[in-house]
Amino acid sequence: MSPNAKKRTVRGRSSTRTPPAGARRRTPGRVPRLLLGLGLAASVAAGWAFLSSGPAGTTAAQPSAVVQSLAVRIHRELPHDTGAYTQGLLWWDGKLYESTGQYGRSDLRRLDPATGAVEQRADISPAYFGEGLARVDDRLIMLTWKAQRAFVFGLERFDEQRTFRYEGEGWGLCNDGSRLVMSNGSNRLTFRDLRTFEVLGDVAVTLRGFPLTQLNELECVGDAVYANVYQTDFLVRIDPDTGRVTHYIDAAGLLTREERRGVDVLNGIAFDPGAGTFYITGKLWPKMFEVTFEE
Ligand SMILES: [Ca+2]
Repeated sequence: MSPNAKKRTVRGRSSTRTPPAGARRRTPGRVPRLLLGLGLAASVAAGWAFLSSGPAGTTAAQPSAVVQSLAVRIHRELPHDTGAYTQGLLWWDGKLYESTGQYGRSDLRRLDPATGAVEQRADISPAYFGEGLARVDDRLIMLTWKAQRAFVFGLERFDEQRTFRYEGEGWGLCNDGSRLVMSNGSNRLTFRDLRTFEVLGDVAVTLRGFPLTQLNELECVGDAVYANVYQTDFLVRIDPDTGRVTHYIDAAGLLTREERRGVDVLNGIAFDPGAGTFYITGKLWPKMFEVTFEE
């Protein structure tokens, strides 16, 4: 079965551009929430080791286990559709592409990064819960959560072209230039063939030696893979060769208390290689942020 994708162009939301927020810089921190959010509460020592950028205190962290913290520097805010349950986000050729989830509300979108306006949209059949998104040449591959199907759409017209089958759940997806990288909610990343979607291998992701589960939306940048960690405000940077988390990014506090009403979790990360900036947002969030991650 394939999704009944209907192409339709929608007029974007307000084209008024949110004034640049300036380069607000946020500093990572807040130990208890971090420990809770990343499921490391079982080991205070491990949590402390995670927070340390070096072998500090009483921890016996090895140099290879050092995890560096990066701060979020906000360069710009733009509107984001509060109806978009963001599951996948990528940048390509001056546009953002977003996949959204929930049964009956999943779709594929092209956005104008200048305004956040939705320029084109294709609805997914109500039978499917949309998940991560990756581009391969002139096609977009969109995962589904539990249906074990990935739908392939033409990049330009969002025309449905084919369906891949896979085992297990689909969460995040990115293209590192030679293969696809896919998450499924566990600590495992699966590598897949760009053309056939066949499994090429996998890697277990660890944070200071502990499995880091709930890896969600992904972004391939150079030799690294960035991942949202589901149910947290944290992103991690992973070395896909070893599975080791090399950096963590605390993205909490992007939205004001008022803006957080009714929204779901942080999810969605895209990289614009021309500008060297990332776009991050969340499920049903009213805003998207163009940011850099800095030491
Ligand atoms: Ca992405």
